[in-house]
Amino acid sequence: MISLIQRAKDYSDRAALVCNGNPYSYAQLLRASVNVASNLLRGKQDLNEARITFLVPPSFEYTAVQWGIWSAGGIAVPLCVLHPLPSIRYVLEDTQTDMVIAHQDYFELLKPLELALGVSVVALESVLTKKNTFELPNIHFERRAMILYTSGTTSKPKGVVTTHANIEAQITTLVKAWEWQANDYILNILPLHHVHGIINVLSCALWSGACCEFLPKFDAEAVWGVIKSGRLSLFMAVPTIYYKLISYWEDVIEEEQKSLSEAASKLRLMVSGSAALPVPVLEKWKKITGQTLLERYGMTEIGMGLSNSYRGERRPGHVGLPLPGVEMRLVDANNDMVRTNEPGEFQIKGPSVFKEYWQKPEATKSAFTKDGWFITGDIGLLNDGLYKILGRDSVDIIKSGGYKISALEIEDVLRQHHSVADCAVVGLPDEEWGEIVSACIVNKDEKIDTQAISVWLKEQLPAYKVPRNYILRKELPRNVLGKVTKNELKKMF
Ligand code: MLC
Ligand code: AMP
Repeated sequence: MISLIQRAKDYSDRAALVCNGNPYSYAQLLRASVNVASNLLRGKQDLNEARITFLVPPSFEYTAVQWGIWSAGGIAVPLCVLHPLPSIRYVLEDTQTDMVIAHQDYFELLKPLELALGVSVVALESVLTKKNTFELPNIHFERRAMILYTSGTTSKPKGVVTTHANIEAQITTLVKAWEWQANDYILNILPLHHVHGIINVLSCALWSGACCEFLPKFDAEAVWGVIKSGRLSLFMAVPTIYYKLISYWEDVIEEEQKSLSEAASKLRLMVSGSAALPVPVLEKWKKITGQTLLERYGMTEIGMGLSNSYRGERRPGHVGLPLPGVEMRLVDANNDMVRTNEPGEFQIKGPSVFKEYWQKPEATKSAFTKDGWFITGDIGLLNDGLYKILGRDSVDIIKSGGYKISALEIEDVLRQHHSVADCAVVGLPDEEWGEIVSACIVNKDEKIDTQAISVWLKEQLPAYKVPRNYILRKELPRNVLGKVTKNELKKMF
């Protein structure tokens, strides 16, 4: 096995990253990560899987910090720049990190946590300071490399731990299937605390000697601007982003539409994933760009599992077949394989499957069958030779804008509000967002102000978890056992 970082030595002067219009070579990235590693080690030999959290926007510096942590033997835990303090604090506490690296824009926000949590908050510039005393060591492949937080059927997000070997498997399967080349050029507009941006975009590019350009955040006009420049060969995004790019295209004058369409038609591959791609979005994108989006299916715990074909059929509404190295089966409630055309639950095995949930042995155990298959919670079927996703097993998991959201987490926070006696949260179908987070509230007082509740919630939870629709009821619909009937509730909106 050879690591992402070792491979970079061969690409030396090639452009690895472009940030704010500035190119950075692989050699510059390696030098910066050596500086980060030696500053983290401060004379020690190895960080021995210490969790190093970092709050740095997608950038050259983000990547140097990630590689520096890996080179020093630490576990990289990226934090999300859009998250409010309680969500960040939760990750710091859960990982028991003793160091958080902070970009200058977030330093003052995090500094008070030094006293409260006993972590040291270190300025990004200080870990990038030049040091010359360090040779990049060989990475131990079975060691833990990264923790990414994902929402599940429990209220609080769980830390998904992947080893270096898992990450390598997650990268190489995509490099092979989608034929990544050193002359590829991709744009990243996704957040870098999730697998889609980190693995599929950034790490696949750097593994291949290709170039990844960053925009600080998604903006339809800016993305179209980069597409129009003609420098992209690849683009990957969640369905909501394609929806927004289509809306932008529809609003410009005909001449501009023609030039955007022509530019987009030249990319060699455009991929959609992280949520179901609505067939009308796929068809519209094809109509305006000539590109048939390649839809694939993945999960934080497994990297990517299923993909439509790069060279063969890309069937609308389907997610294709297992990627190289991925074993997949569809089973019923007894873990027996279902027949073709019958719905079942996807279970996955292979080298890309994560090691554990961070310090949650019980949750880890129950995520696998006795014979080692990872239980995804996604339901699908094999239809005429290709897999199709039908939905989730749990109504409490919502996908909005490509983010996975736990209804239970939002309910737990909502119940702490003084106007809320009880509540239930569901996802309502929506073509733009996939699902829209929506809450039914049993109010304590008549003067309840749902707008004020949203403002209050935004201080506790990331904005994408805040409900966009509210209804007020005297009681929640329940079955004879007292359980809230969420499918009934959805009809009440
Ligand atoms: C934002 N808004 C929403 C919303 N999020 N409305 C409804 N539902 C949501 N989820 C509203 C805001 O309130 C605001 O409204 C307006 O939209 C713009 O907000 P924004 O924050 O500027 O949004 P934008 O930047 O446009 O974000 C959209 C997005 C983002 C699609 C770029 O959601 C995103 O980056 N999603 C990607 C997530 C991701 O990477 N998932 C991968 C997970 S890994 P107003 O009224 O104030 O204007 C995984 C595995 C796999 O899933 O298979 O890949
Ligand atoms: P996350 O936990 O954020 O990694 O999200 C993983 C989940 O996203 C999966 O379990 C699926 O429910 C969903 N998902 C990813 N890709 C697709 C897709 N192409 N179609 C439908 N759902 C998807």
